Amino acid sequence: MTAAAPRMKITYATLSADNAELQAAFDAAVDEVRDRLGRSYPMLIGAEERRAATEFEDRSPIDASLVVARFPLGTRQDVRDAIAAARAAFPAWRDLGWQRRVALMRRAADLISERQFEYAALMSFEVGKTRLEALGDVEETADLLRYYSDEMERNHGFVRPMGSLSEAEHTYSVLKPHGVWAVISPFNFPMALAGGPAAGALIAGNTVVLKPSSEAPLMAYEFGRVLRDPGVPAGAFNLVTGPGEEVGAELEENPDIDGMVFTGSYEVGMRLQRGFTQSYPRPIITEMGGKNPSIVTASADLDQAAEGVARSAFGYDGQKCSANSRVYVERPVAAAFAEKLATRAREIAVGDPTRRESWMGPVINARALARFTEAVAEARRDGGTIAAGGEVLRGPETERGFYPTPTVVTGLPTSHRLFRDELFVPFIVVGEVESLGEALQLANATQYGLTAGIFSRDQAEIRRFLDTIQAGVVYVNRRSGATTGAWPGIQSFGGWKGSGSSGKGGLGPYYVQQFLREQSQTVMGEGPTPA
Ligand code: UN1
Repeated sequence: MTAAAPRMKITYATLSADNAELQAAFDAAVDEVRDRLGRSYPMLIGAEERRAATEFEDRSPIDASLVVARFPLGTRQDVRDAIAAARAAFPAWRDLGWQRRVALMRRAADLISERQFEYAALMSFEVGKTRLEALGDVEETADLLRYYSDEMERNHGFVRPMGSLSEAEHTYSVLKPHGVWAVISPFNFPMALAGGPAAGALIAGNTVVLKPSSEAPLMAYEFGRVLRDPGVPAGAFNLVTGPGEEVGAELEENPDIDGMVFTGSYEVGMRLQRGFTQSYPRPIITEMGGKNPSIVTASADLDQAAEGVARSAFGYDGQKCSANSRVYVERPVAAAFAEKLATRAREIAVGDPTRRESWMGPVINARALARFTEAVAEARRDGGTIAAGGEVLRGPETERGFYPTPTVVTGLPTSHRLFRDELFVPFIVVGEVESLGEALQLANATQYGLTAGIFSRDQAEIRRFLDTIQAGVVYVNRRSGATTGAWPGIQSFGGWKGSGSSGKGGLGPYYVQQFLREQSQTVMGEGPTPA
C-alpha cells in the first residue's frame, strides 16, 4: 500500500512539491484506485450498510463516461431510520466523555493522514482536484479533527467553574451537546467540508446524519468508514445519499434533528435558514458563497499580486467559496497588472488533474461549464476584453470532461453583473478604480463578505483596508493566495453578511461551541464535579 509514503504536509498554500517520493506515491495511488472505480457503495445507517433498489452514478468530471461510484438513491424513510439510529446512539456517545471522544478523533485523524494518497487519488477522480489540492483537502480533514480536539482540551470540555454567592453554593457553566445534527456537505471540499463539520458536532458529543453532495458521496463515505476503525460507534455517524428534494428535505423538516450545518449555495442556505427554524428555534450554521474581491493599489508589488490573484482565482477552477473573482486595481497600474495576470493565466497547465503537470483540472459538471461559457459570451457582448482564456478544451484527453481555461476579463464597468454574481468557475474580472477608497467601497458592496485580499506596500493603505473591509477572512500581500487557503488553527473561516456563519466559521477557535448549548449548574452543598 501507499501508506508508508513520505509525510510532507501539503496545505492549500503549498506552492510546489518537488518531492519525488511524494509524487510517485500519488501516481501509485492513482493506479491502485483506478481499479476499484465503478463499485456500488451502501449508505451507513446505524450498524447497517443499506443498499437500495435504485442507485445513482457518481461520474468523474475528468471524463464523464467514467463512473467513480454508485450510491443508493436514498428516501425519506432512509433519513428517518438514520435519525433514529443517531438518536439511539446519542446517550452513550455523550456519556463517553469528551476526553475519550477526543482520543478517538485523534486516532481517526492519524488514519486519514496515513491514507492520504489513497483518499486524494479517489478525490481527484471524484471531483477533479489536482494532486496538491486533493492532498490538501485530505490533510485539512485530519487537521480539523486534530484542531477541534485541541480546542476541546484547551477549553477543558467547556466546563467552567463560576463565582458563588455563598460558600454553600457551587456553580458551573457547562456546555452540552444538543443531540442529533444534520450535516449537508458540498462537492468542492468533499472530505474537509463533510468531515470538518461532522467532527465539530461529534467531538462536542452530538451524533450525526450526513447528506453529501451527489457529486461527491464517495469521499463522505470514506470519512464515515475511517471513523469506524478507531471505534467511533456505528450510529454516531450516519450517511444517507440521494437528492436534496428527498434526503435534504427530510433533514430540514424532521423535528428530531436538533441542529444543522450546511455548506453550499446562498439560495439553498437561505431557504434552509428559514425552513429549518419554522416551528421552533434550532441552531443552523450556514456556510454560503462569496464573490470575493482583491484590491491592488499603485504601491503593490505587481508580480506578487498577479501570483496571489491567479492562485485564488484559478486554484481548483475557482470552485471555492473563498475564490477571488473580482479585482479592483488603481488606474496607474491597471494595465500592467492585467497583463501580468493574463500572462500567468495563459501559462497555467490545464488537463487531467491526476497528472503531475496539470495545475488546473475540470469543473464539476456540464452545468458549471455552461455557466462559464455563458459568462464569457456575456463579457464579450457587453464590451469586455477576454485578456486570457475564454475557451473550453476539446482535445483527446479533455473532450469527455469539462475543461474551461483560466479566464481574465478586463474593460467591463464595475457595476456589471459579472462583478456581482458568484459563478464558481475559473473566471475573474479586473476593474479599474481611481482610489483605494473607491476600491473598498466596491469591495464592500456585496451580498456576501467571505474573503478579501489586498496587495499594497503602503502601511497606511493596509491599515485602512483592515479597518474598513467587511469580510470574514482577509489577507494582505499573500503570494500563495489572495483570498484562499485558510487552514485549521491558522486562519478561522468566518463569513459576514450573506456568506453566513455569523462570523464563526470552521477552522477557528469559536467553532466547536456552536454545537453545544449552555447549562448553568448551581449545586448547594457538596456536589459532583462536572466532567
Ligand atoms: C469553501 O469553499 O466552502 O480557504 C471553503 C480556503 C478553503 C475554504 C474553502 N480552506 O480556500
